[in-house]
Amino acid sequence: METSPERYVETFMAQLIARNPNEPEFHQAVREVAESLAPHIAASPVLQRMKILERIAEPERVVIFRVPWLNDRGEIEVNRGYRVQMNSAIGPYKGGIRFHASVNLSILKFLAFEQTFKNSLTTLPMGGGKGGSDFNPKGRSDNEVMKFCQSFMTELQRHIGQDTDVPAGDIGVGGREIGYLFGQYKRLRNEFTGTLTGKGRDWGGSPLRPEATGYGVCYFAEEMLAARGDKLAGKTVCISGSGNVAQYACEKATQLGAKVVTLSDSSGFVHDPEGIDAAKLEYVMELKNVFRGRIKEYADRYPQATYHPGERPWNVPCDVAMPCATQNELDGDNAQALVDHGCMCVVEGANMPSTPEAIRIFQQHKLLYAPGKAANAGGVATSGLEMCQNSMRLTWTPEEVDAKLHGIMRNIHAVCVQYGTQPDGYVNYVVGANIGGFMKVANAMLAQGCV
Ligand code: NDP
Ligand code: 2IT
Repeated sequence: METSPERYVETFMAQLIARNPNEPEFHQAVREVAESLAPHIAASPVLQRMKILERIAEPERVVIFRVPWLNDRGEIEVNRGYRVQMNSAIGPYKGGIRFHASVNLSILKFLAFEQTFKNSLTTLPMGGGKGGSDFNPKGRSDNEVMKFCQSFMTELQRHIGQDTDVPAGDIGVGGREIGYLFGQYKRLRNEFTGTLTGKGRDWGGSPLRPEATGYGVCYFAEEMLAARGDKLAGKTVCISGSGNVAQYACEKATQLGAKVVTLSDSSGFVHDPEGIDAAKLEYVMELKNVFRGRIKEYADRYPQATYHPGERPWNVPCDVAMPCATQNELDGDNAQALVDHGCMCVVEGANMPSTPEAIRIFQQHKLLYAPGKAANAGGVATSGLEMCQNSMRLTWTPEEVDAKLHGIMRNIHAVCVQYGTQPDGYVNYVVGANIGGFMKVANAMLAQGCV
């Protein structure tokens, strides 16, 4: 490389931004990876000549489609559907579907880009993809959600398949939506295959897929803490979000002896200084998953808890923070507040929840900090295990799946340590995850030529 790694990153980013204007989340995700990889690419003429990073940052295919559907009043509504098929070098495109009013191309490209590295880290043969819609499920009846899912799948089905592209859940897409999507896929294609993951246990789903992301986050936290001779037991934990990832992170952290004191949604957070134990979590799961209520109601049910409207939980003193809601939900001020209150470990359940400024602060203060593409990979890893079980037409026991998930999280931690350990012994998990995730994809792309 004729220029320095820093100049390489700036030139690369200037071109990327010019080619992809108005996509700030995508720029943010790519910049972080480019910064981690620049020294590695600088030392490798073949990676430069074969334009590996340039190709990884260009989706193989993007599909954008109209999703018209009839609401309960008999009116036509029109949403926009997307599938970003980012990279298939090491396996079929794989990644979730997000239904949220904020969904746009920038967000789905950042998610698909991150997914490529995350899926590689799992060691399973999965490429990177992501999809979704600007459909807002909040306040919609079951019937409306079903109608929407059926229309969405009527178009999506022609672009996916068990050996092509395998979607799953993400924000706004859980067991209910996967059921409706799978039903329509099966009807249109007349085939029962593992084209979606996160299916119900009685119809092809893997044991522990609902639990896997949150459990994996806690297994990863245990590995990080163990490297410093510590463990989750006895720690106070702040969790954001109250959806799938937050719920099972709360469950496993509690099982491992920690005290979880916060949960949140986009309206505010609850603080329960006595801890959100198994019985209280059961209430939260019913509130969120059955009644689709708001986290505010927790403070009505448990009067020792306080509700903080319009706020995030990061000012509550804790040892471990687990952001499990959404991208850029933890900024520089939040990071400084966590550091000031003695937080020692941040493990991301969400994708890209910490801003670049927040990450700088965590790393400056030598916190244990794990990016989502490493720490939340347990979800997609268990999706990979679901694909495997579907192909074999067999179902493993929960114990077998848990053991495999645990092993995968341990291995991802080891890879991060291998590639991310700095001369002073500090583990930069961002660099470790980015290089570790990149290697297999890059080698596959080199082997497969200019495609
Ligand atoms: P859910 O839809 O189950 O829950 C999302 C939670 O985050 C809700 O509590 C929601 O609150 C909150 N949230 C959503 N948007 C915002 C926002 N703009 N500001 C504040 N809070 C918000 O989604 P998941 O739990 O599945 O996903 C959470 C995160 O984890 C996402 O970043 C996702 O990409 C990531 N992830 C998910 C995996 C999975 O297997 N499901 C795997 C790996 C990562 P509200 O109800 O108010 O919207
Ligand atoms: O971000 C993610 O890894 C997910 N939403 C899960 C993807 C999957 O295919 O299980």
